[in-house]
Amino acid sequence: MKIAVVGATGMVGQVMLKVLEERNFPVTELIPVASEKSVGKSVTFKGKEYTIVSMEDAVAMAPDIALFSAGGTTSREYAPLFAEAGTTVIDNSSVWRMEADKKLVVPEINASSLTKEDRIIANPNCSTIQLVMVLHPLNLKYNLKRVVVSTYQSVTGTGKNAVDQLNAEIHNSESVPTVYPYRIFQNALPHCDVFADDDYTKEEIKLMTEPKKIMGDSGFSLTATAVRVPVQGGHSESVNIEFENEFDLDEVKRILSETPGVILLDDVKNNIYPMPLLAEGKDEVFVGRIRRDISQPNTLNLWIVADNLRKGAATNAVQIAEYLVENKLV
Ligand code: 2RA
Repeated sequence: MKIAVVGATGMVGQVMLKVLEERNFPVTELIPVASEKSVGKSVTFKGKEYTIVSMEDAVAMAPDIALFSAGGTTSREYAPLFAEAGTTVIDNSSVWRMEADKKLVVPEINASSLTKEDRIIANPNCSTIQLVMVLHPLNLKYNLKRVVVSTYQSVTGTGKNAVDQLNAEIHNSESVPTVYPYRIFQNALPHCDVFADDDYTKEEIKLMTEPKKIMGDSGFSLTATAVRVPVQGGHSESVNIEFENEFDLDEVKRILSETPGVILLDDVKNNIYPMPLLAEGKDEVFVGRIRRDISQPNTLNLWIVADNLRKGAATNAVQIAEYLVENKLV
């Protein structure tokens, strides 16, 4: 497979290369793509150096699959050009996710919807992916009625400059990059992405819209608050779930423990629960702190953690590519 990684020098692009390598994806030719300022530099893949090429040259090379993590503007301009050249694009930006004719895919949930005609496939938002990995199996069993989610998001979700800001603040450095409107060290910012007219942030709007498309079910309500915290290993989410039907707590735990891609970490008597420290560098979604919400019937609380750069972005994209190859859709 001739594979392009567009945004190869970015945080997610670098993890895409790592995941392709780890999972021994059948790459016969790698095409690293980045902005003009990086053209000519190189990236390492499977111990070999590959020279970064321009977008135009990469389109002309007609890769079989292009994994994109280069921002919405670049994707909106170049994904269609790759698609017209016969490439299947898997894009990590938000621009295609809610387009009616584009598939929004978490392989464990809706990969079967993919066809040869899907030339631009949207990778969901990181905080969406870890949420639906848990909501979907429970929805199938108990029918979701209402979901309230609060997130505690890693600075890696913003990018390398945000990681640099946090580290500079921790070490009280002279020069501190100002990515966030306030200090992030020893702070919590209820401000992920930009504010929309309704005073929700775009991150919260992604969380309130993407799950329904992925799960193919808009029969439940969902509200979100997204918070940035001084953490680097992954996103955490506190989730309150009201079901249409009664549930058995032990059965909920069994269902989740048997869900591919989900790991149950739930033994509070021994201080066992998900944390970014445990999730960092891993591809699974970790769930714990599962307990009844005693304030109302048919409702429970739980806690979800995942590495936002891996299952939240790179690994999910590579898993989509694996599905395409395994099912001869490319
Ligand atoms: C964030 N989910 O965490 C967004 C984009 N990666 O900032």
